[in-house]
Amino acid sequence: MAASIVESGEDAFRKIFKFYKRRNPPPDFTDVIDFSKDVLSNKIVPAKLDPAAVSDVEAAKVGLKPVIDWRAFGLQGYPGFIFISNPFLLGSRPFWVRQCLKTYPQKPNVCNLDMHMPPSDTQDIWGKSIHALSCPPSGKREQKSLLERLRWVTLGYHYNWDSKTYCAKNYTPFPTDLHLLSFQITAACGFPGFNAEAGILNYYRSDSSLGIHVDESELDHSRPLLSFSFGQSAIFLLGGTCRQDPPTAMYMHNGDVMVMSGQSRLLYHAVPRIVPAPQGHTILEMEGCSLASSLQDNTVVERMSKQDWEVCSKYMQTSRVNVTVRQVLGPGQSFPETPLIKPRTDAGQLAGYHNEPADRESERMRKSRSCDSVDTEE
Ligand SMILES: O=C(O)CCC(=O)C(=O)O
Ligand SMILES: [Mn+2]
Repeated sequence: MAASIVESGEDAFRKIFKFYKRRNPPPDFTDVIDFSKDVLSNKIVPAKLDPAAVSDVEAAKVGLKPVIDWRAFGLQGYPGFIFISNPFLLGSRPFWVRQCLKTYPQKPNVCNLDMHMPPSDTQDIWGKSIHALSCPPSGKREQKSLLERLRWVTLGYHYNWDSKTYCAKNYTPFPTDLHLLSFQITAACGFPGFNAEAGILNYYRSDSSLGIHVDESELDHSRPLLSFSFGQSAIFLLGGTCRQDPPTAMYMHNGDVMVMSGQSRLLYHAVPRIVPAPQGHTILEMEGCSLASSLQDNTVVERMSKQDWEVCSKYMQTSRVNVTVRQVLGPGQSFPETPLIKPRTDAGQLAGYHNEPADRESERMRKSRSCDSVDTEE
C-alpha cells in the first residue's frame, strides 16, 4: 500500500511522488483509483451535476455528451473535487487534440520554445513538424521536431513562471472554443458564468512528470480550476493543504476532465508518471476524422483533414496533453497596481514544472524556472 510507506513527520507527498515515479523496480499500481472502472469503492462517491444548466444541444456543440450521461464522481475527504470520466461524444476528442497541437501553440500564444528561439522559428510549429511526424520512424532522425520539443503553451493571461503571477499587460484573447467548452462543463458542475481567462497546456512525453504544486496565482479562488487530459494516461496525485498529507493516486485517461473547486481548489497535486493508455480504452486512431462526420452541423467541433489526424494520432501514440483552464479575476476584480510577488515559502508551490532528466531542452527549462526539489533529488 503506497500510503503505508510514509512515516509520520515526513513529507508524505514527496515520498509517494517518488514511489510512483520509480522506474526500477516499477511501483505497484494496485492503489491507483481508476474511475473508468472502480466505481464501487467506499472512497468514490457519485458527484451531483446540474443537467438543466446545459442543454443537450449546447453540450453537443462543444463535443460533449448530454450531461445526464456523464459519469461524474467525487472522492471521500475531498469536497469540491469532481472527476468526469470522458464526457466527450465519440469523434470529438480528435478536434480538441488538434486544437492543442496545431492551433493553440500558434502566436500570439506563448510557449517554452519562445524562450530559446526567435519568433520567426516558433511561428509555425505545426507546419515545421508535420514532415518529420508523417515519416515512418527511421531511427536516424537527429533532431526532434518542434512539436516533440513543445513542453508548455500559455493562453489568455500568460502565466509568468518566474514571478508566478499573471498581469493585465501580458494578455492575448483566450480561445473562444475552449472558453465555451469550459463554460459548459463548469455550469454543469454548479458554477454558472465561468470566465476562462488563462490556460496552461502541458505536453508530456512518456518519461515526463510534473512536480508537486498548488495553483494559487489566480486572484479569485472561489472559481474552479478545470483540467482536461488527452492521449496517454497519467498517474495524478491529489494531496491536502500541506505536504504531510499523503495524496490519493488516480489515473487520468484520454478525455477525462477534472474540476478542482471549493475546498479542493488549493490542494497540492502532481503528476509523477505517464503510463500507456489501457488497450482498447483510448485508441485514438479509431476516432479519427471519418467518425467526426457523425457530429452535428453548427458546432465549434469542426471536421478535420486526414493529414491533420494522421499527425495528431502519431504524436499522441507516445504523448499526453493536459489543458488547465483558470478564471483569474472574480467579477469586477482587477489586478493590483503593483503586482504582489509572493515570497517563496515552499519549494513545492510551482505550477507546470516538468522533469525529464534525459532531455536537454527541459533541463534548460528547469533552470529557467525555480524548481521543485522533489524531482532533482533522485
Ligand atoms: O497534467 C496534469 O494533469 C496536471 C497539470 C497541472 O496541475 C497544472 O498545469 O497546473
Ligand atoms: Mn496544477
